[in-house]
Amino acid sequence: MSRIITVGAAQMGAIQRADNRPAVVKRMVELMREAASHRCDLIVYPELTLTTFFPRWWMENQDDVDAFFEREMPSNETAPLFNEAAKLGIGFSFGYAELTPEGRHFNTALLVDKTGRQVGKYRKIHLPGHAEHEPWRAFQHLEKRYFEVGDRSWGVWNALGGNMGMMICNDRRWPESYRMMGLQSVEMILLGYNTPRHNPPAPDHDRLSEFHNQLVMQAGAYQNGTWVVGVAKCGVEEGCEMIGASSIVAPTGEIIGQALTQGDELIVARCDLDLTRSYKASIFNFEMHRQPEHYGRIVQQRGAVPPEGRSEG
Ligand code: CDV
Repeated sequence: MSRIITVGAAQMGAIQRADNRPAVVKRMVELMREAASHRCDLIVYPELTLTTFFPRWWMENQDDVDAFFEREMPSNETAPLFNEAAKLGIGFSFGYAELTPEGRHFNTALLVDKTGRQVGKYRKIHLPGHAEHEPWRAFQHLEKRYFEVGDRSWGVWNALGGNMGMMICNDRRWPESYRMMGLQSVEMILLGYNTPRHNPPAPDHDRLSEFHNQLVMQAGAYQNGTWVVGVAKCGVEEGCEMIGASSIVAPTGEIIGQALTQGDELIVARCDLDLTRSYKASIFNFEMHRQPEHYGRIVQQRGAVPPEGRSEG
């Protein structure tokens, strides 16, 4: 048996502060048309696709912050994306900064099916960085200041012929993100990221940026028997270099497609959702082999010494 979803990972190159939303949406539509020409069922865009990665700046005026947020979806500016998708009959997922009618701020990802129905929404839970101005850094990472922690855990939606889930950027480094969806039989995880190569609190990690990116996505895919579609916003954005290496990872843990550039680039793969079955039914048959009742409570300080160090970003 096979259940094929043809997926396009739409890596996006740098988006500068001066690039307005219509210009970004135009780039997204171009990638969408290319995906449709490859008969993609689904196209996946990065985290915070519509603007530059604004948490790199300390902003005191809330109006300046809110200018990066979307109050409605679709809006006049994003409608061309939704219209084109409906015309082409393609599903899509992308990240954006969400400002709710109640005034709450989230780092959000949306899943829209081929009929244009908004089937799923996820709000980022693992917000990296810091909440106060830290001038010693080459650039800020103020996600903890500008966003609230997501309030609705990780959902899995039956859409596009399979069980689809979403996570956002830093979530991919945490096994819990994958496992929460693995426990809901996820078959494909859609994941956008903005990852600066330089990690100010731990510059010794910089040379390993791509390796760590691949390591976590490959492990998460394998350990949960799921496809992972990881999509970067990359290139040099406002002087900050961000990694690319957008990847489509099979439930085997293997990368079957990877971007080669640091710019707008579509990678396409025919993903058989039934490839998840042998992993979910054998080595990672959770029902049969997981032993949560034996994992025990976490006992603080069973003699272990906590690591020292300042906050990570
Ligand atoms: N946007 C992110 O969540 N970026 C983080 C960086 C700051 C470490 C990441 O995990 O890629």
